[in-house]
Amino acid sequence: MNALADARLYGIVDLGYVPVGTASLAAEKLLEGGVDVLQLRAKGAPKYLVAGLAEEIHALTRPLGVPLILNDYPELLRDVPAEGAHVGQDDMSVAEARAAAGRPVIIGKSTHSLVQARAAVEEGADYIGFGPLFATPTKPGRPAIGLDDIATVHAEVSRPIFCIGGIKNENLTAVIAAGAQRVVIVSGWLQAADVSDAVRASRASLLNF
Ligand code: 3NM
Repeated sequence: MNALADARLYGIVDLGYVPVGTASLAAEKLLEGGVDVLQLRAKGAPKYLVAGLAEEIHALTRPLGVPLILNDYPELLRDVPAEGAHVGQDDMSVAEARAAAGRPVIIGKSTHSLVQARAAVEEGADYIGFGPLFATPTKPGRPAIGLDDIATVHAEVSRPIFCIGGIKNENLTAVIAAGAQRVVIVSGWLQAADVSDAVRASRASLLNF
């Protein structure tokens, strides 16, 4: 859990942006840039594919001590050596995810309001996502929650909070100024001309604020 508490940058290998064949390469670049947590997000993909990619990517994360989190599919943690799973508001509960995993793992939960953030902690989530701060094509149709509740959620929630949704290096300073300590950036990193440099620039913003 220390890895989670110390984490600032959470990267996602999202098959919405990364072709299956280059998923490991994307993971390598995010890790080289210095992400502290890495998620494999393969919405709707068959389990065998997720399991295979997770094995490949875990070979990269494990030597660095970077937790690998599967988006959904906690049951795959019985066979795949990843460190955790992430569930959404419409997915199974944290307890159900833990039971599905069948071993001690990290379970994170997406939250989209202060009420949901408090509830996720009550439910036993090890960390929460909080957003989307800005509207984002990575999660279409979900309204932006803005920056106003970031300070409050940090005052009220005693688990690591990863702000997410439409964050780019261009708006990161405003997000940090609003109180964010940890961020998830998906398209802003994966679509950068140099993925590793984009991650490094984010870390510099977070550390130099
Ligand atoms: N979850 P980008 S927003 C995967 O608010 C995801 O729960 C969100 O991608 C939430 O950095 C989001 O490209 C998309 O906006 C994040």
